[in-house]
Amino acid sequence: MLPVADMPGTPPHGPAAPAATNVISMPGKAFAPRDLAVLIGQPVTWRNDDTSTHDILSRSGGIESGFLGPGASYVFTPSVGGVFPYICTIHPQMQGRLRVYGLALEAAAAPRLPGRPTVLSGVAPAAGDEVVLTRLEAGVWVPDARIRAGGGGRFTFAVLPATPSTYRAEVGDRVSDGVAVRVVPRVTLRVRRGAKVVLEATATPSRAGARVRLERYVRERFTWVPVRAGRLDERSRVTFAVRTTVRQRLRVRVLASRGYADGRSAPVVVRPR
Ligand SMILES: [Cu+2]
Repeated sequence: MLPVADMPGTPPHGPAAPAATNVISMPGKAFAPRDLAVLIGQPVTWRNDDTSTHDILSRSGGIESGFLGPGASYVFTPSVGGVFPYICTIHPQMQGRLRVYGLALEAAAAPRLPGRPTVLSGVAPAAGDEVVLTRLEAGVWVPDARIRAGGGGRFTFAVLPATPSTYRAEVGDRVSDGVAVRVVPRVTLRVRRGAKVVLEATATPSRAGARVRLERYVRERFTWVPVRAGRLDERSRVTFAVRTTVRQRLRVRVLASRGYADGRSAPVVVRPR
């Protein structure tokens, strides 16, 4: 399972998608990479590039190389999915992890900015496989797009969800884990100047109930600091009345929750009357 899928609220960066050639080197008393994701049926090669003898043992994964002298290698082809930690029994501090999937899908780590697509990439068992991208809608996986896998089984989809969405890839009866795509809400800020300055922020799509902060820019520290807290009402709006004796740069931040990333308004300058 992609670790991201079962931890809502964490950034949707998955593991690196499985490489077309899966080689784990031992340049010294370490495995490189330490963590590798592969597909069922893809051979994995451990290669001893060190001057010492090493071995690879994973009781849970049935991986057992025996001693590998300098320059020797060992090939293992996983037949079941799972996460398999392994060690060198000669140097138990040498630890690695092999993750085996039926089908892999991952999203860019950064949340989607308004109007910008997120690229979902993955690896199917073979080039030419038809990959169906499905999206979770009210508890049901609904087909969203189809594509043929390219060389090495690699494929990519560009998605542009308006609200936080979870996707998965399907090839025949193989199904990837779900990948969550976060969305950054658009936050607009209107200023009404009177006896007090009233700032009215609106978040789209609606973030009704979300926590917000009014933030002030502190030049000496080159940073924004929270000066007031609030919540968006049922119309996804919040107002802050501000009385100021100095010129200030203010903005409103809508805090991340429910699959949304933080959203920030453009800054406004407020002056004393
Ligand atoms: Cu070793």
